[in-house]
Amino acid sequence: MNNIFGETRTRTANNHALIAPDGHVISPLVGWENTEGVVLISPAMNGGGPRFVQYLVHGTGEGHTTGAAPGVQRLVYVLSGTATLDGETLAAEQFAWFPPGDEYKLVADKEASLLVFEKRYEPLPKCDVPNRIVGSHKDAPAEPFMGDPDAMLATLMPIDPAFDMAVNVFTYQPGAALPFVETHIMEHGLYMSAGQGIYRLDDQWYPVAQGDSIWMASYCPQWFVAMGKEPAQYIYYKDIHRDPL
Ligand code: UGY
Ligand code: MN
Repeated sequence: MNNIFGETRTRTANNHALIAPDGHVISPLVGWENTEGVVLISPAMNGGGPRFVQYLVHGTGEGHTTGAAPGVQRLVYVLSGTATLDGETLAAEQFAWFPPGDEYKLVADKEASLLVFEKRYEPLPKCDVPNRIVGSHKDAPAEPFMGDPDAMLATLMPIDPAFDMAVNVFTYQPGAALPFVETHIMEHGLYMSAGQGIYRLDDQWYPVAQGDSIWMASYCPQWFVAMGKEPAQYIYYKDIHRDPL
């Protein structure tokens, strides 16, 4: 569709960004063979703000990867379609977390949409690097967030200091909200996987919907309320368990 007035909801600010799907530009993906996708968040943004990468992989059945760059951990979440990991199928809502240095063949099957988070792993003295994890959103432990059963938080990764990143799935019933405006050291990368709502980022309020991505820098004030008639859901990354110094 021709956008004759040059409008978009996309915004990039010093401590946050909203990337709406209307602005996606597909490019080849580094670290993948014959694969295209969209790098949604990276250190190339806002003068090196983000300390991680978030991207989408568009599956063709040909495209695959054999591992991330040296020292980099990777989480791949199947948004739709399937992926094939060393011959085993990963269906929608399944994920795999790969420690740095892990080697495998992961194919983005035809018409699949994969969400990927990558971060340089920061080892801890006297702590082994964890092994690969394959899991599913459906099997992940989920709890009402701060007691609200209309805001369910599922944690995909074990809560353990050996892991320096977390990836969670938040599902809100219409009208449910974060109970307060959070301001914290952890950085977030977020992908709206369903529904719609309003995200407060710093001192701006943005309408958001399925397909949007958000970067929240450390200490970016943040709040969300779900709107519409369907539940809203987002998958998000955060850095954890490391000394801020
Ligand atoms: O884990 C979190 O900090 C989460 N409550 N933040 C968010 O949803 N923006
Ligand atoms: Mn938060």
